[in-house]
Amino acid sequence: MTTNDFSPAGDGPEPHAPKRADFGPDFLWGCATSSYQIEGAGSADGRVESIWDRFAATPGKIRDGSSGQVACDHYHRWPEDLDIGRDLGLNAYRFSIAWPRIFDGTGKRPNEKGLDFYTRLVDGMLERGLQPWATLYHWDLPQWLQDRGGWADRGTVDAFLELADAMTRRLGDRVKHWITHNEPWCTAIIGNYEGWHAPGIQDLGTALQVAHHVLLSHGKAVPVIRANVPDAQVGISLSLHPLRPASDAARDVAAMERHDGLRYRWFLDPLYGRGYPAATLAQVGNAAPVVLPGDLEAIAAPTDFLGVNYYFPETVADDPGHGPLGTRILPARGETTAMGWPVAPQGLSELLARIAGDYRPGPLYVTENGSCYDDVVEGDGEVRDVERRRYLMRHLAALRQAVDDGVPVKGYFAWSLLDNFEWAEGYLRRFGLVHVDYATQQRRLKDSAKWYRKFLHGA
Ligand code: IFM
Repeated sequence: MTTNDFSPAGDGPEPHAPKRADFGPDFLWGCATSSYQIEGAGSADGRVESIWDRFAATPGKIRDGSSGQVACDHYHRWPEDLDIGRDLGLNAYRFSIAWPRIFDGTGKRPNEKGLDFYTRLVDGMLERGLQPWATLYHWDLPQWLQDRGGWADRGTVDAFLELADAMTRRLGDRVKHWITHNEPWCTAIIGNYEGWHAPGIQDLGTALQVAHHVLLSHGKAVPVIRANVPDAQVGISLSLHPLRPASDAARDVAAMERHDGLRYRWFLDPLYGRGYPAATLAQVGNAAPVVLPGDLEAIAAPTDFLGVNYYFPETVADDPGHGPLGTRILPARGETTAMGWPVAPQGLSELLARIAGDYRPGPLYVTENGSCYDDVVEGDGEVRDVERRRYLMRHLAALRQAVDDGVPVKGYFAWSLLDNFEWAEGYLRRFGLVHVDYATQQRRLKDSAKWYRKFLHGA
């Protein structure tokens, strides 16, 4: 096996299939979604433009030229979608709030219709025995805030606190689990350095200032949420990868360390009170963010859990002149999903154990994990997504390993309940356990969903 070949155990036997009972009765089993990816209803009930509407309307940004304007029409079809979640046997559901639905285009006036939508949605979850897990920010920044500088502008932190306040006042009697941000790395680096996500900026200094303000808005939101919801459980979800050097050569090992500094420690160190990693600060030089007195203390506000989004490990090679730190992620070899991402279930247990050892963050939740394959609806209407089913089963086996090893992981949210708008890939990529026919909006349980249902029902 080369270091970027993560194929699970080659020709070896399938891992012993995990059972729900292995995880104990209190373990949370959910699916995750996000507002822009599923809701559609882009102009309904006072929703204002988001950076993703603007980005998708810019020719060449989305591979199939699509947008989230209609998506899965979840805004209107949510009762059916929550019924599916209940019937699968989920006991939790992770969703995100579309900021553009919550305030008008000045940010001053709350939009009652938007607030009412989430009230109905949450009531629908509770009626179906689904514990609501609300994410305040999953990338759909109102465009009017971007026009003022977006997350690179410190004023967006205050605007986010207004959102946190409005949502927790409205839903705090029913929603106890709050995730401030989903994947700040993507918000900052993909959106503002790599530029293939909205708002499409390509500047490292901007990206790192964005990352700082996102983390600051998280830390400052924690006391706002607690003030409105005294029994709240508050956390943040990070996308993280276990890392391997491309070879044993010192230069690749050093490259992996540099990548780790920006990819992992840049986010986790300040969240857990250690400030930004000194070596990485030195490496980014003038691109380092402006940090005001008190910011680091605010970012390190104690939280109740950490959300971990795991998809795949990364193999890092030294490549002077490439990227901000002279590092390159090698393309995967061996078994991959349709995204070209390595299939490496053992990376999940490894990553969770590392985080628990490095930071002792308290309870961990896998807030996303899933796979993309080119699904086909067969003549009999079935979607036999054998690979996704195996992916899910193997990752749950790795999760059980983490539990057995004493890692305090308390829940798992599969990404995603439904096929949806996969950002710059549009609708070309399917991650759902449930197939969506975008022409008719028909939902069909794939084999992976049926396997999850069996697992959740203890069969
Ligand atoms: O679809 C995304 C999601 O919005 C954030 N995490 C990764 C998923 C798959 O790319």
